[in-house]
Amino acid sequence: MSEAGGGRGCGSSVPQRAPWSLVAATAAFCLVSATSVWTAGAAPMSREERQKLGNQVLEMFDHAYGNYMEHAYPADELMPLTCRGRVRGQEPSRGDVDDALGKFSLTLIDSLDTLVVLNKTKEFEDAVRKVLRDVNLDNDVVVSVFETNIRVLGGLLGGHSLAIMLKEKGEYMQWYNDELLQMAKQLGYKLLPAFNTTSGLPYPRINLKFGVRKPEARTGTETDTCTACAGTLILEFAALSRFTGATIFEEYARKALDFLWEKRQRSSNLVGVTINIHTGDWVRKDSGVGAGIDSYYEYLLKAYVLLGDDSFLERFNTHYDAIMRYISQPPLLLDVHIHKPMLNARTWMDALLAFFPGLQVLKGDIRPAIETHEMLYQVIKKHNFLPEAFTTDFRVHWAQHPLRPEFAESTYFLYKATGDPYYLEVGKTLIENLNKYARVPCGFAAMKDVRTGSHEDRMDSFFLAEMFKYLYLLFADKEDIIFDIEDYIFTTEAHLLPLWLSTTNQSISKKNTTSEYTELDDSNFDWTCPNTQILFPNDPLYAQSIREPLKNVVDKSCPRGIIRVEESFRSGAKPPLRARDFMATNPEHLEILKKMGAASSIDAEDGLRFMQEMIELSSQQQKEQQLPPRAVQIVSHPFFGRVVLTAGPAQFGLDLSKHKETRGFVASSKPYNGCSELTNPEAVMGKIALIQRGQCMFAEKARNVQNAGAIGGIVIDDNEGSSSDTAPLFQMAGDGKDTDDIKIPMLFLFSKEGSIILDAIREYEEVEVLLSDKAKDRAAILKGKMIPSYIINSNPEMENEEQPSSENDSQNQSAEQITSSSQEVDLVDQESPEESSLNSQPESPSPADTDNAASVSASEQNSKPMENHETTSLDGECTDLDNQLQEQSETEEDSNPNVSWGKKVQPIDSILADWNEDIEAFEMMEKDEL
Ligand code: DMJ
Repeated sequence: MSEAGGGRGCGSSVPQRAPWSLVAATAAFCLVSATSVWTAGAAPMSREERQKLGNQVLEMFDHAYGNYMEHAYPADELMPLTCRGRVRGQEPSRGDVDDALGKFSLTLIDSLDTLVVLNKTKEFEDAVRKVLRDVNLDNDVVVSVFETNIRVLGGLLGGHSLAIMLKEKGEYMQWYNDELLQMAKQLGYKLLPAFNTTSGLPYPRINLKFGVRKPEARTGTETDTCTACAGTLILEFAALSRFTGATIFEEYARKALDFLWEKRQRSSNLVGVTINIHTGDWVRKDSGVGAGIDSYYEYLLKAYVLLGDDSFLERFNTHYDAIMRYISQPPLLLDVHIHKPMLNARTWMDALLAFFPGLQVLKGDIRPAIETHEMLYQVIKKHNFLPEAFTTDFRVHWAQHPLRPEFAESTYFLYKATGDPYYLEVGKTLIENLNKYARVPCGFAAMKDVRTGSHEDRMDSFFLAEMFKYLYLLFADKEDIIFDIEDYIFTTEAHLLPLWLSTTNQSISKKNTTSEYTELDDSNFDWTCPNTQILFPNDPLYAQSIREPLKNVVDKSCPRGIIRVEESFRSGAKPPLRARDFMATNPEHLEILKKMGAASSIDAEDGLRFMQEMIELSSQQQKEQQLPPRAVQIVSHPFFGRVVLTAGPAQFGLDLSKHKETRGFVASSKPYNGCSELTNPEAVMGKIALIQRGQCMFAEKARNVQNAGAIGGIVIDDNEGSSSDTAPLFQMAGDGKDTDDIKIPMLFLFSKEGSIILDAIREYEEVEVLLSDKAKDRAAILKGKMIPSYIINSNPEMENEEQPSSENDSQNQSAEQITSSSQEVDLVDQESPEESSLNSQPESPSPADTDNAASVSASEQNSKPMENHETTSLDGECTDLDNQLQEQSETEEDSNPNVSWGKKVQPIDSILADWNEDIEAFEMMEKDEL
């Protein structure tokens, strides 16, 4: 395990069995700045610069919150591309993700305590009044119990916690009389029917008005829930109990946690991703620290900190030990099977695990926290944001990024623990990337695809609840915050609960709990909340020395070069056959294949892995037949390149990944379906033609607009309401004939994205767009144009200046003249040189098809992970990571009591049954969304 600080956790300065009061106080260590004693390494950041960055965060918050309040409130969320509220039922369903929306002004409630942290007390007072006046918690809408708990109950409790703090200070909130707490209590009672199961695990969804069981509820038939969904209630529920004296909430949350603990896989001490709420059987037996499990672990440790109950620490430490034994392969964290923890369950990691380094800081295990954080930062540097999933060789697996805060959270905690200004620079990069790539005129838009830079019409409430808090606190000094942040603990949604709750109503804490706890020995308290002096004895360069060897881990990684731990156990043995090397014509390979599953469980494991790899490989190959998405970037006023639409590619015409982007004004073709010779060639000549989908083949449309002189074409879906938010990427097939005559680029937009362009034409008449494989840098796009300088510089302070109403008007404004403009200017690309070969795979053969026919291929972009087509160069240095892993696995071999596990002989039937089970689990896992 970690050697951070070279000693044991709380060491001599903190009693190893800390009573709750000390726990609370020492827990505050985790939030205490390591001060500014920095002497070398990353250059220290001046107070002035930190203040500047803090102000930038404030301005960004105003932009996000202001646009939500102006254009979306009282809706749950802002849709920043169409600049309106997202009202459930009025937009096409996005599936589970919509279960966070309960028509209760989610973003406002989730933002409450952020307003106080950011010193916007007046706005807070106003926001609380709005919540009390406008929010209805009794809507006939089915919501996620988990999301409602962490965002709404947590938001109300965080708001209440800071409201009473302000009231006590005597200036603000003098009128406040626990109204938010009353709402929280009302909501708590609304959630309780979800716990009406024999196990005590809550149903995943509840109808706010009708509960779970009533026929009108439209829910209550679910059998499974995720571990995090059932195990992330204790902080909010216990706080609610302790604030109000109503013990029932804490009791229910404890019971659910007790049940999960009982159900842990006893030999590995791991939990699966989903569990049957009636039988307690694990439904998905894969186990990691990211999606589906993450905050279960977080809440065990934080429940100990907040409630001072040793049993939570015992559980956390037991799980943590298992995580470090099986899942942690620094810098990676890889899912394994709970019953075969030496076997990886996947070859990719999800973005939610980025919270884990922060939790490790709270635990006091700094070394692996620094390592994983550094690895994640390198992935971010490559793609500007952390893709929802990425492979062990750091290729994009799922390209979305909904502006998740986990990485900022870990950055904040690491800075607090190390005082290393490197983490301030990391925070600065996050701010720059948000402003440069996610900021749109009406808020911040999630990334639809980090590779193309295209946006999604989505700004989740957690962006305001968490991201701005952690970024602001990162740069803030104590005096920049109007209360002492060390007196509070962050929930998983970054809501603040006061640590004094641990002394309030604590008599209820153990009532009605089912578990018996053994007397704890000192080892249960190892590595818990040490202080920074112990962690970094006289060594301000500690964090840097850990990061150094990992500096190029992403760039130098060998694609698929990860050595599994169990492989190193077979010293001298022939390496197992990997799916990527398999050749059906090779007799040796066939022989190995026959042996798999027949002799020992080592062979069985090889066989299982081989089959998993085969499934992955074939799904990857399928994906590789598909072209990657493209981008339509609106470059004219008032968009200035800030709105990037996800576009489907065509299997014919100019390949935008091999050629320069095409730039031009748009014009609608006549006839609009483009199925015959155009009657308005003068209108489309030299422009990008807009054509409606339908009536004839895509290739025919392309030829017609090309003959009329168009330089490109955008086909807009005729299915009203279709959107890249909900539909998989659409790829336009050719007509089965030779399409070499089509020279212009053709892209496809779903109806919603198409409407953004059509609306822009209605409003601004002249709309100029850029068709490309990846969004282009704004400075290059705007070459030769008179534009406000804030657009170039992403200087938020200037954003509030009046924007020019047209390009001509703008000449009198603050503007920046950049020389030269042509239709195909040599633009600066956002992508790095080594990425320029991406997306350049040959086009797949196109089946004959009409454009409305179902056989047009679609990628799994929305509903399933996507594979990047990038290649990482094998530059001879890729053994670094392998060696590290090899070394690590050798260390594990020494200490791992399960090493002999793989050597037992298993009967063939059980091996085959295991195979099937694992393959089913694997397939299910692949289908699941994060
Ligand atoms: C937040 O809602 C919470 O942090 C939750 O625990 C999981 N992640 C989202 C944001 O990514």
